[in-house]
Amino acid sequence: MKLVCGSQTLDLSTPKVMGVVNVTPDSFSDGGAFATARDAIARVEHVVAEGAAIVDIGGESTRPGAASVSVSEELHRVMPVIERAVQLPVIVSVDTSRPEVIRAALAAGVHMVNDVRALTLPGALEAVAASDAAVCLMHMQGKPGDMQDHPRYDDVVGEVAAYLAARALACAEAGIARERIAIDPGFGFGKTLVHNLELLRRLDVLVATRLPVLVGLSRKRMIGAITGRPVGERLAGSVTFAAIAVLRGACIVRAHDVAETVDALRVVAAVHEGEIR
Ligand code: 9MG
Repeated sequence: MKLVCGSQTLDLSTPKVMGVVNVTPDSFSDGGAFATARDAIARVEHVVAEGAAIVDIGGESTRPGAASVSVSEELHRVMPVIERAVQLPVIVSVDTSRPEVIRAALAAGVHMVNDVRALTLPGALEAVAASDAAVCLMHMQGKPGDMQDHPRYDDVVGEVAAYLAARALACAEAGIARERIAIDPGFGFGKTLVHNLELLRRLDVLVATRLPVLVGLSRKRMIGAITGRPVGERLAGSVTFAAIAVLRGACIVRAHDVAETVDALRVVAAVHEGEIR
């Protein structure tokens, strides 16, 4: 399997790591440590050296309850980091939902758009369609501000799969080739622990679409709910979840702890060497 990302093609015959670069003061876990462009650029260089195949650069936190930022603030945060990242030998992804940010990032040369809102904001779909970049379509129930209040599903796996299939179809109808599309169940985005675990157990339903499946489990609350550990102590839980996801068919793992995740996925890939994905 492969993912066409503009001028680059990502070979997914072995699982790949997408390194998280949050240029936000209130991110999932960085707590402001990378809130300046200089620190974020250093973080990009670090995750590339650690073996990330993709760097995912975001300027607006989607953590439950996080404050939203203006478009100009988001651009101010991410653009200097993107401009440096595109000079490096790595696939550069912008983590955004806003068409203005998508357009600016694509003009600067990013290879991929990672959208937790699956290109549903007006103009976002058209912005990606006008490029040759890849897109990751993620499922979310509700909005970051309220998504964890009362997540409800009759059939979480079926509903997430149907939503992602509909968004992939909308992309295809807009002219985005299937080989440019990845899908993501959106662990923690409007889901209880029970929902998250069910989605991971039944990841085969998403894998059956033959679109690359990307997962983000790194340091998430679900690990805290299982282990009782605070965000800074979730490395073992994150790496274990990454390995389980890949064993169930995920191709790309979004991770904060890149070196450890790369090692874990190399071990999984070594065991499964020769298996066709
Ligand atoms: C930005 N972001 C935070 N968590 C994420 C996840 O699980 N998947 C994707 N695609 N993006 C995420």
